[in-house]
Amino acid sequence: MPYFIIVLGTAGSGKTSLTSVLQTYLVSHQLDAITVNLDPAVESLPYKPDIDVRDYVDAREIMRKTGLGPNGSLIASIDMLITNISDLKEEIDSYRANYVILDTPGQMEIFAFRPTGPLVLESIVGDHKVAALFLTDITYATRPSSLFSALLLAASTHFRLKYPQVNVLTKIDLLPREEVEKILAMLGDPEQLVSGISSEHDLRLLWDPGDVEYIAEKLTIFETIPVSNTTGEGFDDLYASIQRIVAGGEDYYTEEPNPVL
Ligand SMILES: Nc1nc2c(ncn2[C@@H]2O[C@H](COP(=O)(O)OP(=O)(O)OP(=O)(O)O)[C@@H](O)[C@H]2O)c(=O)[nH]1
Ligand SMILES: [Mg+2]
Repeated sequence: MPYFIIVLGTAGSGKTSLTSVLQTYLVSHQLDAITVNLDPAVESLPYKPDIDVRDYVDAREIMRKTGLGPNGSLIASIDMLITNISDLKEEIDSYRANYVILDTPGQMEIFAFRPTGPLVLESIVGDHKVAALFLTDITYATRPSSLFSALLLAASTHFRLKYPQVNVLTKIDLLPREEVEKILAMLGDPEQLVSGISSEHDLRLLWDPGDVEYIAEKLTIFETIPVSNTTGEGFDDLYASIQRIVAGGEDYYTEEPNPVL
């Protein structure tokens, strides 16, 4: 019974890099991990996917044949994938791997929010255990308001896909350590996050600070792991977190449907 790890996040947040680094990490820990590229439009990958959605649908070919733009052809590709999803699933099953890492496309809204994206994931995953990783590029989350907005996006993905989810802050190698610590401190203390938001002088918020605080408390319940795909920092913590979700026993799902929330 494989465990599925779904790598989600905004464009350029490091999904593909993390997929590659995580596979190497798992394999180096004697775990059999395979990668699935679910991006029909990707041109080059830093890893060789064991299973490639481009063998099933070709976004470029669809673009050429239909005259659709890049987004339109990506939507059409994901829609078409539904028709041969059982073949893709069979190919995944044939590996009998411990872990299956799914690398999703950059335009996450197409994949996570349109009906067919979640349906593709649901069909692949079936009743296996899943950990969803929602990636945010930490360099875009340094302002308290942008951190809050990243948390909203992460939460909305969780509500759409409904998998146990860990939030991952990527590219921590690009910030001074103190700045990373400051961001983690805000995530550990919603009051700090809200006072940070309130002190941004160019802020014109329609929401009441009390409401922001209430929501910040809910949003910061998600576990957050800081990582660097470049240096490999944080992957021990990320693996431990994934383990807690997928191998945490039946109780994890039955008694606490979602302990990350
Ligand atoms: N410094 C640094 N760069 C990173 C890290 N992770 C990814 N990158 C770089 O960020 C860029 C985007 O990384 P990808 O892994 O392609 O991101 P992605 O989310 O798969 O991108 P899309 O699929 O296009 O949405 C690349 O230039 C990577 O080399 C990291 O942890 N640190
Ligand atoms: Mg990618």
